[in-house]
Amino acid sequence: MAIEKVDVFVTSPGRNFVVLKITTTDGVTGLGDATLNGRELAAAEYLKTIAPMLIGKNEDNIEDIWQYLYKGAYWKRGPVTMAAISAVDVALWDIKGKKLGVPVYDLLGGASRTGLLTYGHASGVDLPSLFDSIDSYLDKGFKAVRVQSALPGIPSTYGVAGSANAQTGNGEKGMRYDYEPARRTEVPVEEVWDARTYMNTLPGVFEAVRNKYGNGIALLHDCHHRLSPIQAARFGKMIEPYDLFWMEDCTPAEENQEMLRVVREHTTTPIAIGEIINSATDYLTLIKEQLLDYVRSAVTHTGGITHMKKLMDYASFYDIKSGFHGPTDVSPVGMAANLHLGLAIPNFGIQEYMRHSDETLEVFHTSYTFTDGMLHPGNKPGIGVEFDEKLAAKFPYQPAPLPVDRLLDGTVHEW
Ligand code: EZ4
Ligand code: CO
Repeated sequence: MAIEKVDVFVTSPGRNFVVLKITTTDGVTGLGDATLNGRELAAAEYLKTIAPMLIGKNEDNIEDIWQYLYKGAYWKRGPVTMAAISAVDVALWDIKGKKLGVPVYDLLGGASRTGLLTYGHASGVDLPSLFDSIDSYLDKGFKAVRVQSALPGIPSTYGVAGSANAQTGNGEKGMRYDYEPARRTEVPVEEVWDARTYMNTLPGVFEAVRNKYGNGIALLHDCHHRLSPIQAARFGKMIEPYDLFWMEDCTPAEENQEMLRVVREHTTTPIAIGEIINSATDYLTLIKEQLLDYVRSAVTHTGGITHMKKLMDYASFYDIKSGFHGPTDVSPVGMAANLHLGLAIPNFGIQEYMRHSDETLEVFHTSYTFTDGMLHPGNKPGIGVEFDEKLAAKFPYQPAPLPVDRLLDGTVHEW
């Protein structure tokens, strides 16, 4: 009844992933995900540093091990630390579920719903290609779609398939936006950002989408940290008539959270933020002052199931809901962890879902399901994901940093 072995894998089946495997003296194994997009090796090294500290510990004591790694590090928080702690935490929940023969959501209080409303990523370089993209998601059963659009005169824009450097295909019909493996270089690709062009373009795009599809589908949008607070306030106001489910990361308020007060004062467009926030403590002010509506953290980046459950319980008292991060850089292991927590908490909002590539899914065998626009984690004991180590070894790590943004005059800007 102790942790006997800790293995760390870095594999790149379609894109890079950091996988943790914990094995107990009884031979039970658990998986965790420490993938930190563009900085994967740093998270893997952190795991290798803490691995010897885990050996001999009782795998049942998840909370104690969490506190040991968090408080014991002395250097609290930060994306690398928290990705590593998350991986250990999820692996221990996986083990506990397997030992007891129940899915992890059962250990978290059981299912609070039959499935998780899910959104997909639609995008277009123009309205016809955007409509094709939305159609392809609606055809698959999605009831909610994220809408991203290219900008006139700007060669490539975040979130838009078919603009320069984005990739196509990936086992799905139509264009697909995903930065890997299109960007496998040691030095980041650079992109251009212009807020004026964006603010002049996007409201018309949402209007066209609402005119074509009506009010029955949920529309989401990711501003990706690119507007100033007053621009975000104005943008939120401009798009109010199109009833967005949320605007995400409208201003880079992860650091200076007071920036969101300006936005809140001016608009009722719901605010989602947090995919790069890595600790529940960084949400305390945001929640208490009700400066957000949806928590965007992924279980893999914000301390695992143990920490995120506390965060979401606190958020529940303010009717703030989940919108956990679910891009392909959250591995299938991390995605399953998101789904188990999402199914259990009372304040689930929506789940982001980008299907992983076929290559990725050959290495990770998942048991979560997608039906009629809803995801479900499945009922296998633990988190329900298996990892093919032998196949993973055939896909060595490849550097793939995220892009860097510059304004038209060359100034570096948030990507
Ligand atoms: O840029 O996952 O909402 N989704 C996103 C993602 C992030 C990447 C960064 O690793 O913003 O596309
Ligand atoms: Co985002």
